[in-house]
Amino acid sequence: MKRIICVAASMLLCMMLASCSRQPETENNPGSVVVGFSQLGAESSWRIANTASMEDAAKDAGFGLMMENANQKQEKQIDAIRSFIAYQVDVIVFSPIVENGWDNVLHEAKKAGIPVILMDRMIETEEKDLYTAYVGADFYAEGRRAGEFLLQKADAMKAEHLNIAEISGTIDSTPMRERQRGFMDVIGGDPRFTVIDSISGDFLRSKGEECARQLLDQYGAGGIDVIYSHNDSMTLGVLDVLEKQDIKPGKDIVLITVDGEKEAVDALKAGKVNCVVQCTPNLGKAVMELVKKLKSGEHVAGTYHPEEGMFTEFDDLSNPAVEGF
Ligand code: GYE
Repeated sequence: MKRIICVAASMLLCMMLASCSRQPETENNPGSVVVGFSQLGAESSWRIANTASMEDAAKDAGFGLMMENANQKQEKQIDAIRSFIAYQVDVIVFSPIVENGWDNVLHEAKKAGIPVILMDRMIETEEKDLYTAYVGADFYAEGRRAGEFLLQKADAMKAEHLNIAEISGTIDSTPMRERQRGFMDVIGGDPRFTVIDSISGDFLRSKGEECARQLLDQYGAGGIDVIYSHNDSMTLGVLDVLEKQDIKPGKDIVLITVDGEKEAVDALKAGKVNCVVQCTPNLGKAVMELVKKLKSGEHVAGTYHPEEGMFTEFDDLSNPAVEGF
């Protein structure tokens, strides 16, 4: 009888332990690893594909994923990170909506001994040990590619002068800052180009539409030769507005966009967009590889940039490699 009670009691204890704490992780028990992931929102097809990439990669690795979507609010991301600290997740991954304002919460994570991986966007901080590694695109290189296409296009058009309107992403986010800086570094010194305006469309299709209307009201179709838009969602909004106003996108106004989602690549093939700079949302696998390394005690540091290129109207667009995500 005593033995039965003993076995029952230890079974109960096991069940309790399994429900409220996590087993020590082993090769055979990767499910005990929990990753807290703060996604910044669902503003674009890029973001939705990125979320799916994180979910799929966590599943493939056998990790538990606690995900919180912050709906474009930095405060919500900070709350999510705090809840991951309280839960004592193994690793925190987050995609910072803007670059500044993370030091306090990251100090809390550091104090709790939880490593942090930045995914997609960077932060600005004096203290480099507040995060372990960064997995995300080289946005500066993307901006440069956009600029290099414009040089090629201006040559092909034999243009003496072009007016450029920029529709930027979320102010103070890494892709916004760096796509602008890279672009300006390439075209800035060339007297053929004038950037007549730069307004933010927050990476949203609806705001891309608003920006296009505002620019057309202010400068007229004849006053804008090129629109450089920091993502495809906004570009697709611009396309809708131009077509409604009988302006031919890709012909009357040159369109340069970033991301490479299917709808934008199709628009390039249809001659409505002139250049698509690629930015891959598929970062999940690289992130989970780092989590694995961290959990096996390996030192993890530095920056991981995926390989990216661009598709332009000067390419052979019938090549099957020219496709969007
Ligand atoms: O280009 C845009 C998204 O941070 C790279 O955010 C990401 C950007 C991407 O909303 O579509």
